[in-house]
Amino acid sequence: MPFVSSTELRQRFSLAMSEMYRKEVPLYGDLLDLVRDVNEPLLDTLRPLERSRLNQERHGAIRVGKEQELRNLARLFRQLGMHAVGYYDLSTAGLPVHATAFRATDASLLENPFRLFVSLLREDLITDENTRQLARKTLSNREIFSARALKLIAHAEAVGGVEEVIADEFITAALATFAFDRVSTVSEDHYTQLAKASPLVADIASFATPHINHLTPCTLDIDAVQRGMISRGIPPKSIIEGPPPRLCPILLRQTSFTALKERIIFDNLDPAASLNVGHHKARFGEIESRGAALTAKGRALFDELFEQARSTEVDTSATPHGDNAANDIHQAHLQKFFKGGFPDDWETLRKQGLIFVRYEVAEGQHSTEPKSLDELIAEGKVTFKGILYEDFLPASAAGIFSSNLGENKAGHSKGNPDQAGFEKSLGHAVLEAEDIYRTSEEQSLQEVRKAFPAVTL
Ligand code: OOG
Ligand code: NI
Repeated sequence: MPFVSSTELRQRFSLAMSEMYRKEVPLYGDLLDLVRDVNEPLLDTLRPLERSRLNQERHGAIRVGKEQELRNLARLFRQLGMHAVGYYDLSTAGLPVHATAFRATDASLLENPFRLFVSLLREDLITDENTRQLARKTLSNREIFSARALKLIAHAEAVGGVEEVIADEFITAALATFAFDRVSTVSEDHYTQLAKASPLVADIASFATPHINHLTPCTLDIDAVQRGMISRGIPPKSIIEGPPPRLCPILLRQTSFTALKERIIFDNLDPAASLNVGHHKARFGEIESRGAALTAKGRALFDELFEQARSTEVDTSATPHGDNAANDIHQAHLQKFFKGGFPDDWETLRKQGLIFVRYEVAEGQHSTEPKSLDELIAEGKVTFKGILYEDFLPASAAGIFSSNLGENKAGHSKGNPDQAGFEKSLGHAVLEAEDIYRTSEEQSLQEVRKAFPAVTL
């Protein structure tokens, strides 16, 4: 029986998720319209495959409570060709979670780059013993996948893929785990207690499933989207996270509209009592724009400049940002460090080894003459492009979390990274993003060597 390829399945899954979220959070639909309008006039700058990728590009995020949930998610994502890449320690930002990104790692990224940022609760960072017990107890009873979804995943593992005849059912069954159920599994008192430790703990432990908390389309001009949100009445967070605007974009820039305050219904242990209605803030919409992946050297330079900027920044949180003033001040401040500090032309970025690069042999070119790679590039025989960054930034993620949760940092300790603990929960090691980019650069160099066997690097 024919299988659906993992890429095709990922494509269908991410589209179904986007449709579901658009229904659940209509403001996300408005955001998609805005992003489409901003991208439209810029599309001719892209190659056809890049254009179709851009239209499908989005990431999402969920937060889970226990090991078995993370493992079953990993099993589902494997069927979609997505693997855990990288370790993100959010404890440095006072958040009681650590995370990974599930994403494709091969050439299928060009067809569909859908990724999910998945955070796992760290009970050890909930300082109050009673609250920790409460979180553990509410989580211990839940199973985030339906019996049918688990059966379909196990079946796919047994036969080596998802057959076309069951693909639709597979997607529908899996998607249910990511839907938002307005009926909380805890009482109002317990919700309040969990939220006191951290709104993030309440979000994780008060519901039956780990609802998708945002989806993020990709734009070619995030500064225009930030301004556009204001003019279309979509309330933006105060600043764009990540590097400042540049001629040669690097890493990832992100902004979002702040989380909606949504009505929920609390569980009531006493069946005779009337249900109480409350509010929960978790779901939002985000926008990203991506640039080149940085080598370890490039990343060290980025982190150094970013830290210099951060440590000298004046607090603009009181600046009204309806007119984007806080963001303008923040971007101008970053520019002071990055202009001159971080080269902004592709050739210098490449020559200094700051970015990962994919080389391409120009149409019909080959020769056995001994030439250096730089010469071949100067003669136009080989071209290159920065490899797109496919991952996340811990500082930006922390900023996104905090602006949406109104995180209070009182109820849990700062903690340390615990990658080994995370990998134990996941059941295996996470992949290193840098290795994936390096392999991709090396593969492109193999093609250069085939056409120019005497090339020196
Ligand atoms: C995840 C926040 C991280 C990003 O884009 O950096 C993230 C969350 O709020 O659960 O999605
Ligand atoms: Ni995000």
